[in-house]
Amino acid sequence: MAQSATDIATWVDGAVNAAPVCDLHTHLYPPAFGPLMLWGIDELLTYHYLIGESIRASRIDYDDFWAMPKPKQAEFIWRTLFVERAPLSEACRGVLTVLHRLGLDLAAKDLVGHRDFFRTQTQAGYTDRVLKLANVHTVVMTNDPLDRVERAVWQQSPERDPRFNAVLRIDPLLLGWPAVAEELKGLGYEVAADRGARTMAEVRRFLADWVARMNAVYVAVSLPPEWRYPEDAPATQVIDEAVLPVCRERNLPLALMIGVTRQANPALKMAGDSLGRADLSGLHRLCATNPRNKFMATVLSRENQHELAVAGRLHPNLFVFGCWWYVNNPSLIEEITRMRVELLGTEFAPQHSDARVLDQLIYKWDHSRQVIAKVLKEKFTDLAATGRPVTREEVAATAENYLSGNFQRFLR
Ligand code: FIX
Ligand code: ZN
Repeated sequence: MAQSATDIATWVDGAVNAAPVCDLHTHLYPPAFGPLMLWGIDELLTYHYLIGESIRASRIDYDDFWAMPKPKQAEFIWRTLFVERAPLSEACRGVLTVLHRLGLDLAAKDLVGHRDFFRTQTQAGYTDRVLKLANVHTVVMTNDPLDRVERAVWQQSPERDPRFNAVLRIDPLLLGWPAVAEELKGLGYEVAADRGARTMAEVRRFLADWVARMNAVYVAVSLPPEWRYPEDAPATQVIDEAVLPVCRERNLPLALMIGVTRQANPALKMAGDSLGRADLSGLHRLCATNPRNKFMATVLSRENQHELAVAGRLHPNLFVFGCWWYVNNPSLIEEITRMRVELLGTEFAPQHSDARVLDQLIYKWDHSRQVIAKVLKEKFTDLAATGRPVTREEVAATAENYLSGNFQRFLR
């Protein structure tokens, strides 16, 4: 007899909430990384998504906003978006979900009281608490050795927290020629703007050194919509002659995050990036011509989501992941996840958090779990309606694979 929709709904909710997450792309750091670790109410409020929303809503002069110290910016954003207006956007709702899950009283709209709560927390204790509340067992960082502050931390060999995995992020190495040559030279690599054979060997040495130092689980880059592969450009050469050989030798995936247009409005600084529809034929070529390499991909524009799911069907060495940034909203997560289940079955990772502030793990995963469960209920109910029995164990295994197992198997 086919399972009832009610049984299935109960099983799915239970399984999706119980399955611990391996969060495969974040911008988080553990306490040992000192000032790089962001947490607490002022960081939550000054998330760049909310900076953009508050400047737009208030029409404050850009310079006036940036002249404020962070606590004042947080107060301004709280007043503008949470007191003077209904906090309806997903980024606003996220802050409120976090405060609610921490047990804080939201009725008073009292920033002072919220700050008092965070002052009583320690970095280490709060990290444990957030990971537990979010039910996240592993957080994958984004680690850029060409960032001066981050490099200095790594050079002091910080104590590693096994819950935080590293990823070698290489945007400037692909997109920043010829300036990046000078930077690498400054770090002791014999790299020249000519990109000759010696230079490429040194770029490989740079990659190998940092993969080893970080114990990176993959290598990642974000790319503009104009990215093509192959093309007569430094990015293609560096991918072919340096990145792919190093990744191949170490069995590391190369993750491509495609579709970001940086600094569409520079006055917004970090909040000023936009997106565009990309041509994914380059992704097909990359996967097809490098079958011994592993690739991961996510795309920023809604219009590219269907093509990406199809690419995932065609290339067994391509792992489709997450709803990135401007598509990390419930309505779009739902549509994208439903489409991926229909095209890719069980073989993808529906979500990553992209959290920059530790506390965001709570809301990003709460909200995504709700949507993933909604889609899974529908899909398992459709399956049961064919007459093919659905079991509680199978539902649990599917949720576990989506939230962590698929990615961890892909790494192996
Ligand atoms: O490039 C990236 O990894 C992006 O996710 C970030 O740069 C972006 O600012 C972000 O935080 C999106 O959620
Ligand atoms: Zn990111």
